Amino acid sequence: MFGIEFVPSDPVSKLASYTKLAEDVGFDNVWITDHYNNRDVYTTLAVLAMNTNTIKLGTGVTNPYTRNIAVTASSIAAINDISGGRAIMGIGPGDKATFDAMGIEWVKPLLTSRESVSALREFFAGKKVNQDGERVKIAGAKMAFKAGNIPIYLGAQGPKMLELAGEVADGVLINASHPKDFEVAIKQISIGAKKAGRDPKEVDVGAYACFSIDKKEEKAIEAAKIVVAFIVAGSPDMVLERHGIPVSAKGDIGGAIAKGDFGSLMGGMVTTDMVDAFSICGTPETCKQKVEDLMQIGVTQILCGSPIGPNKEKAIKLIGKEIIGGN
Ligand code: F42
Repeated sequence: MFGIEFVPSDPVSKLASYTKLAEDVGFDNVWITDHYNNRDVYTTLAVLAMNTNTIKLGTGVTNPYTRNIAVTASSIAAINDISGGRAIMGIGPGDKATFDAMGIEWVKPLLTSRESVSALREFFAGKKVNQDGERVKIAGAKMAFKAGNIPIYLGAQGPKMLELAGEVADGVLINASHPKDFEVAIKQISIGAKKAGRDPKEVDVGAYACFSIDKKEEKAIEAAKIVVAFIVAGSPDMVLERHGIPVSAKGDIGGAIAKGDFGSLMGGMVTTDMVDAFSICGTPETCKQKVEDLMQIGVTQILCGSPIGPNKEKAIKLIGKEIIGGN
């Protein structure tokens, strides 16, 4: 399965045309990110729903902190209604930096995610929900319209979040691009699945990858570098060590980002090793090989995330022709 990510920092009309193109070249899912400072995710998904016919439409990912979970259930159910049953719910603990700016406390993200998924399941089943959780308390709320059976994907990186996904989710969206990270992640998902008496294969494993494709390798790499810089700066030490990247690079790159020193980042600070560890990047042949390597070890959805390529339209067409079409 193939998914594509768009960030609504771009005008919704532009995303609508990219999404239609993605649908036409064979993508199964489109995922729209959710941060308060970009255009609203549900408004964006509603427009995309009206402009497409088959592609599934997901929040990629929303969180349980900025909206009450009953409102989230109603919003995604409305997308499901508008799109004729094409909605998918991606939800994760959220982005601490944006919560700090909004004055929202990031309390118990793991527990909050678990209790939110259980409430969502009840809402989607059309039940009157009574949940006396520690973090999510619902006292008799019920949707007044049919939500339908909306699949729930968890955005997860940490071992416990991955385990939770294995226990309770239909799929998992993992911000990573390299087989080494998925070997570790898939083990955690399996632990959770087994705990819940499920077959781990029931869980769609999504590689939410930094993706950059172009016929010219250097152009693809250049386009990926800034995204890779942000990934390195935000990676746990353990992940950097797993890829043989010096932990000190995190501070150096973080410092350059803070200063807006993009010249240094592009001029050598972001190394080939980093690009290789944290992106699917290069010519169609290289990208195809990397996609196949991931699928080989159990990734079931390749999600092409930012930047997609130096030219998004050309990149979407290339992925359709050379990778989706070639499989
Ligand atoms: N976040 C957004 O806000 N918007 C997006 O559009 C977005 C997209 C996205 C796409 C893919 C993806 O994988 C993540 C994405 N995210 C997005 C980020 C996402 O919302 C989460 O922040 C991210 O996936 C969470 O990372 P994580 O799995 O590392 O989880 C954190 C919370 C963590 O620390 N997990 C630990 C772990 O091992 O998994 C668990 C920590 C723990 O046990 N906490 C306890 C608890 O109950 O929360 C509390 C312990 C205590 O002592 O209180």
